[in-house]
Amino acid sequence: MKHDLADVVANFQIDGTLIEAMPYGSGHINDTYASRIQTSDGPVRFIHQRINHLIFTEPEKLMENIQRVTVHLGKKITEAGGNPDRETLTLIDAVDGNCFYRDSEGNYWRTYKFIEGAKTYDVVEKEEHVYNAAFAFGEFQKMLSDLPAPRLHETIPQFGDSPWRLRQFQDALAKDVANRAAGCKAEIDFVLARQDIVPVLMDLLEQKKVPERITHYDTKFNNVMIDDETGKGICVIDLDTVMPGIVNYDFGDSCRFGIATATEDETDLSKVGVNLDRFDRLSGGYLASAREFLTDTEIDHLAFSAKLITFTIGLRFITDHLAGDVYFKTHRENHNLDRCRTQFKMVSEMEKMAEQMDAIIAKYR
Ligand code: ADP
Ligand code: GN1
Ligand code: MG
Repeated sequence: MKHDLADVVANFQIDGTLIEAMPYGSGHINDTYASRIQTSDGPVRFIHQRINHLIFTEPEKLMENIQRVTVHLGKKITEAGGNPDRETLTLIDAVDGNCFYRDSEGNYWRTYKFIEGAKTYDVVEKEEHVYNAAFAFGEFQKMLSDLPAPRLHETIPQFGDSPWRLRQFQDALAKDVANRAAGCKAEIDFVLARQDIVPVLMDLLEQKKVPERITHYDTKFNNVMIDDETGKGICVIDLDTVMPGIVNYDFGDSCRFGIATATEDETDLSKVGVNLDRFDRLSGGYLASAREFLTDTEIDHLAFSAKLITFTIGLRFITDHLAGDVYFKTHRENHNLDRCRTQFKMVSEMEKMAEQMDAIIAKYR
């Protein structure tokens, strides 16, 4: 284990002794650990996360967002008769009263109550989970629609700005610091041939044709806890990127992951594609919840956003490959290039299925 979890645990308001702590989850950015603490009521688990402050350069603002969002969700869930300990993340305060702890190396840590009796899945195991997770993302957006002012902080500026992502790509390509451009010509050409789709969502926002709304910005299937008993999506997690944005991004990103026929880094591209039945379930689940607050223009662009966001994440992977793997954690050579290839393969499939995808959205609007 890279970090001193005993020190972390000791600096949060946790009454008990550490039994064990272990790395947890499969994220690309932060470090997550689960601990088991002996308390007077028996063993209790917690989640501890080190915030990657090279990427989230203002961790205190980020934590302010998470605190405001989780407190607001907690209130709404309680009012509706739900259980806030399971249906939203709950921060544990640090010993000094802050909602984070800064260790002697300058790392920022936060601690959450562990949500028991539920799991996240890196691959879809049961088809009904796709509907349930999408429904949960819709509810999440809905519950946050009346978060009192001020506007949330942008934890990573221009995060969902596809044109900016394209400029980052062009810059990395021009510099080619790792001498990799020659090895990914097909992917570069793929990007250059699709530049026209890149500004569509940002233009809608800038021209005020769609509203700015609180956006999760990381709606992977494994960011919803699925209840072990009911199979429902009980809690949306991974809140670092919750900020003002375009909610179409969230629908698109959940499709990118949820309707894929293979994992994000599958190297056998013949396995990679789009599962339309899952797109149907995902759209049904999302719209069952979000239909009541989305505008016609937002709904008109849902199927398109699945393609654009998958393209944008592919663009981010190839940009990081060209830049020498400086952003996403990689575990093997060409890992980011492999990830980019799966995304672009999915984009190609979605291009062929555009009409069918629009027809599915039309069924649920
Ligand atoms: P990352 O950004 O690394 O994906 P997450 O916040 O999604 O980090 O956490 C990683 C994993 O840890 C999740 O997929 C989930 O399985 C688990 N996890 C996170 N928070 C909790 C929690 N409060 N209770 C139980 N498990 C959690
Ligand atoms: C990162 O941390 P993780 O794995 O949940 C990334 C997302 C990407 C995703 C691709 C802060 O999310 O934007 O969509 O990888 N998070 C950040 O799998 O950049
Ligand atoms: Mg996650």
